[in-house]
Amino acid sequence: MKPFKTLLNMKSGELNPYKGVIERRLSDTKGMWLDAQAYSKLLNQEDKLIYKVYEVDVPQKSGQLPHCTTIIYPGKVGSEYFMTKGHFHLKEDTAEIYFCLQGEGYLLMQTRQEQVSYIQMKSGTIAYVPPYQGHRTMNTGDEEFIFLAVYPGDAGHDYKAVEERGFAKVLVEERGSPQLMRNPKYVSEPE
Ligand code: PAN
Ligand code: ZN
Repeated sequence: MKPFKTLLNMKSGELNPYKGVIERRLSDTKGMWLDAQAYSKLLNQEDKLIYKVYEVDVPQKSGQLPHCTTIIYPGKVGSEYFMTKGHFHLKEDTAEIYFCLQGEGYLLMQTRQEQVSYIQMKSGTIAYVPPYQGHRTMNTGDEEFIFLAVYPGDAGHDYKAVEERGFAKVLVEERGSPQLMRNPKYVSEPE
């Protein structure tokens, strides 16, 4: 393998070159939101783009460092901010670095034992996601929230637990600012 570079457009989050781009629309996020009625209403209006991920062409193998940018668009479903699906790494003892380029957001993390923590992110914030922590990001601002992520090549992605249960906390807007509250729909993971 040869050394290589990628150009990052700091304003749009676009990478050049990139291997692939993943687009997650509202219709890809069914069941993810607290307010099912608000979700259906919004979906009837438009199948909005919630977020996009540009991936650099790096092998998903031990020793490698795949990296990608995520662009989360501003918006809410009911009072809940637009967010990523969220996942644990399949190889759970792998960490990750998030570097915020633009906008404002939250990085929500949770262990399998339901210890929740969060980091507020703005341009210049470098966040460290320790091993064993599920992670999801939300856009709490009015513009695009853009960050670069770097993770171990053998990390893998496990979406199942979050798809089934969500996170123990949700981030909602209350009187104009983000509030973390208990997720009333959350069911604990079986022992
Ligand atoms: C990130 C995420 C990215 C999209 O690159 O994959 O922000 O979020 P979801 O994968 O949860 O849809 C990362 O954490 N990679 O490991
Ligand atoms: Zn990850």
